[in-house]
Amino acid sequence: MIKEVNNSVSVDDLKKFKEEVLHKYPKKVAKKRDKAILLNDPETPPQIQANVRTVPGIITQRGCTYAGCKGVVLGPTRDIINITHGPIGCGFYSWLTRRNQTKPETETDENFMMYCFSTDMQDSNIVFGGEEKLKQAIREAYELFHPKAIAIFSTCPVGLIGDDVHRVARHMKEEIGDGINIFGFSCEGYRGVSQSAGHHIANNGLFKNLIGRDDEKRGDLKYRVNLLGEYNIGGDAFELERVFEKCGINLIATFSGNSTIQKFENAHTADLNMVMCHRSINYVAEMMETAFGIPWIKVQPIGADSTAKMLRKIGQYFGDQELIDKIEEVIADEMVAVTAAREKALKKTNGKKAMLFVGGSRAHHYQNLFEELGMTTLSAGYEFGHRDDYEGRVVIPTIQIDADSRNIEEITVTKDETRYNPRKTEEELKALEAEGMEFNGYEGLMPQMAKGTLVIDDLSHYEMEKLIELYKPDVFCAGIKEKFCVQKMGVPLKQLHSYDYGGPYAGFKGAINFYEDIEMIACTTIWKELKAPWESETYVEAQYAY
Ligand code: CFM
Repeated sequence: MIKEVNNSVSVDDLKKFKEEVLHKYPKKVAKKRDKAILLNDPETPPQIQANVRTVPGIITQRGCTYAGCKGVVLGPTRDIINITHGPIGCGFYSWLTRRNQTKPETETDENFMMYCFSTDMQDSNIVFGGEEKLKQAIREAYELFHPKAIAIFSTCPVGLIGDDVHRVARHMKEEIGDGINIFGFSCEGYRGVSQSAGHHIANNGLFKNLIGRDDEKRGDLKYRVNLLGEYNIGGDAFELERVFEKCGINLIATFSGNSTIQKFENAHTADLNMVMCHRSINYVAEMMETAFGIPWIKVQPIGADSTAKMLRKIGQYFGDQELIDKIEEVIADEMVAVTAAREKALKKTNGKKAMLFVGGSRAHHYQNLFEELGMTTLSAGYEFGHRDDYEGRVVIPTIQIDADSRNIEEITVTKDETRYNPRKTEEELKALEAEGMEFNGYEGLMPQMAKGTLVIDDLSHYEMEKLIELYKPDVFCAGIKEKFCVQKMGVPLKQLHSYDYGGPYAGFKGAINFYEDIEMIACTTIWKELKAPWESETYVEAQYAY
């Protein structure tokens, strides 16, 4: 069934928005932005321009390659010492600003997440090279903490002056010995058009340096799965771990929320990979399928209904009646509280309008929760998604490789000679597909959104203000960079990167939290009362307070 935009905004209005905004830009810029602002058609998603360089001067919300590698993918693992090789500022901005949480099993277990390790490069290191300083930093970190692994992350100057972090890693691994694992990432901030390049570089590094080093079958439950692309923001992983455990499913590794080195090393012993944020980690799923024969499916445990769907997919995959029954029992049990909370919130949220502009997958996934609240998503887009995140994985072969994507190392993965073990035969996979199970694929955001809604890639600040001015959504979802500008316009902003100190929002309990939070912020009249001083007074006077 095709959804229609069911409230005051007509398709013509949205068209008008595009004309008005583009009209303000210089010709060349307008031509470029034109390809990134589209009226949606869920049946035949139009081709969007994505993952290309931002026009200089447009205020973008994107981050850098280093942020994607160090901050996003490796950041949530608690027992690796992550050293930023670069000036101190880069280290600071990747230091726990993302709210990824972790819970060591005992009080004495290693947890380095609250530390910020940096080589603090100075002028002299930029001129004469920083490799010696990096070696010294590794020695110091080892003497202080004796970690099992140290990772080195390159910032922009490292690439410019040519420090070889991989050579230093090899050298220090030998010097320290003691079974330590040391590896580097060439994830200089400028290497790609956004943090998305950093995800890819991190995935390659995980595969080369960690996955598959520990063959022991851990855990005593027979249904063994990994969850890829879950980063434990606001405790999401804790809620999902609770749900899996309740169903009797053994979560071998999460990449990388609440994770440890051992979980990565052991991940290849699982029998199913589930990909949550495909943007940041679909590469690992593919590599593990090629090397070890583990099939992967896309899941979206954001929203209670889609969490139930994920669990049913696991049941279907393993095909064991005992597991299927247990899963149904858990869903029935969890849905009691979910339905009560939803019904309560729905009375107020039904018919309200949302806009979502977040990262590379949440602008899509969180639409589930808004649907559960009876709300329409009028406009949405990613900061750094690729075309497949919008149009679906089927378009990948048609995406043109440009100079920016060539800048990222492609690693060749082949079948692991001794450990390749297809978890399902060709026939079994075909039978599951015939039952409606999809392997190696995902739909993009466009097929889920209503016809005529606006899809915008790498939304600029100017476009954001225009959207709000014209359509006054009841809630705008984005991050800290947008938050206060939007709220000053009288519209509440829900941060979907950090959850505004709230969460979890994943799984069943997460859905309940989300319903409550959205009901609270989107259904109050306080925002409409807000006036900036210059809106009510002709002359504003103020005094400095010392
Ligand atoms: Fe994946 Fe993420 Fe996202 Fe992302 Fe991110 Fe994030 Fe995000 Mo902020 S990995 S693409 S680089 S779901 S940090 S946990 S919230 S932009 S939508």
